[in-house]
Amino acid sequence: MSERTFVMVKPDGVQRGLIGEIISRFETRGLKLAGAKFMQIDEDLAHEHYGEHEDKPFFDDLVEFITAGPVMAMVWEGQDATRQVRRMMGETDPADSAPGTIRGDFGLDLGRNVIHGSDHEDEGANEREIALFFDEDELVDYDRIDAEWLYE
Ligand code: D4T
Repeated sequence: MSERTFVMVKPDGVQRGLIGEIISRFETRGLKLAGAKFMQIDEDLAHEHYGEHEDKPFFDDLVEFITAGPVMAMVWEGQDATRQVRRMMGETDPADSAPGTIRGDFGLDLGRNVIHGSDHEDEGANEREIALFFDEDELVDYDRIDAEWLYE
């Protein structure tokens, strides 16, 4: 089933010049870009986005990191998009991520894991995160011309 998912190149990925490479991977996989916003996350948004981790020992470092520089926030659309993006990202810790995944190819450290994608095991996380970062009128509805060759 086609669905939308929230994806973000984190400040380390932006600073390391990985935006284009990461977008390219999702594009060539066949996912459709529905929205994109190059932006700086403020403290309030960081607290909302990472609210589930508020009590964790790494929370303050996480907020400091995610607000330390610009991010590339995006919405990608396609069949099973949330789960497929997570598979392409690899594990939370780049050290455990297989080569060929984004974190496995571009990261080494848990606190600098390059990319965020909505959790496919957390029902509704994708739409909740999209709503946190985008207004509905910032998302574009269109067809990709290759769709009929991508899906049976
Ligand atoms: P995000 O949410 O950033 O895409 O990562 P994941 O969904 O893969 O993993 P997560 O929510 O469990 O962790 C959020 C974020 O916190 C950092 N982190 C995590 C950390 O610095 N130390 C830790 O011990 C853990 C578990 C990495 C990702």
